[in-house]
Amino acid sequence: MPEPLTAQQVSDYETQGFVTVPGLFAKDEVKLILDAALTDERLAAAAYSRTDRDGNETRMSVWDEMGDDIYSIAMRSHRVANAVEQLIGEEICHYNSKLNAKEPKVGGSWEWHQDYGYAYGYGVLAPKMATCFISLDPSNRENGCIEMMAGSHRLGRIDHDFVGRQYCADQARVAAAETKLSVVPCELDAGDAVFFHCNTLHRSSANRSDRRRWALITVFNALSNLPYKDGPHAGLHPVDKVDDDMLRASAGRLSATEKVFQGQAFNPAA
Ligand SMILES: O=C(O)CCC(=O)C(=O)O
Repeated sequence: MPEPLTAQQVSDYETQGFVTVPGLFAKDEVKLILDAALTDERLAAAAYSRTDRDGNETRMSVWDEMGDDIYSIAMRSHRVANAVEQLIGEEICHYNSKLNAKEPKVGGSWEWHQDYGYAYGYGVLAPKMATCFISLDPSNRENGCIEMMAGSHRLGRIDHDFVGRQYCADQARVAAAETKLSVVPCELDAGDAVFFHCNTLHRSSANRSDRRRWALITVFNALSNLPYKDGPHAGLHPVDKVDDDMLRASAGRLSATEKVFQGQAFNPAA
């Protein structure tokens, strides 16, 4: 298996709980993804709003099955899937993917959380998961770039609960962690990626700017670690890897009719 990440990048991930990979996707590739996403009626129809504590709303479309659409092709590419296998250290499968659309002025914030805080509630036994976050627009603090708490993956799973309509990590514990660990705003160019461990605390601010902040995000799981119970994201969703150059060959491939979207916000009682 070709290994896209250097030993240093893997080591950074292990120490910090995340690693940023500038230019994982070229600008013309990002444009193809955006061109598709901006015209994809099924993606738009599947979107639901996620409201933050101030009433700002981010539109999210979430799906479990990888397909031949350009978003899946991006995440099935060797540069992503092999990198995730390097980080998880095992054969992987797909957990879920989403397109998070933070529109200018109205896009909402995410409180501190761990992706495993959600997956745990849905029956994933072990924190053998990693997320690939691809910025489709330049993102910075003004338009709500993603922020990581470096080293927080070493804290283990933190209890999560609802604060308003957001499911987030125990706030007293997060506040204590913040006194010991540094918060890194990941200011990204379009096409840059952040890979992060499922126990890494992350957040993002609302989009106060007049610039869009869209991101394509996939959570991968170890194949040996499928949820033990039925519910959202359960079942086996394989990652059929493709060559990196398939992305340009997939221009204009939108979501297929049979693609099933989640259609609702996280609900641990599901
Ligand atoms: O889009 C963002 O800024 C954060 C998204 C996130 O953390 C999530 O969807 O779990």
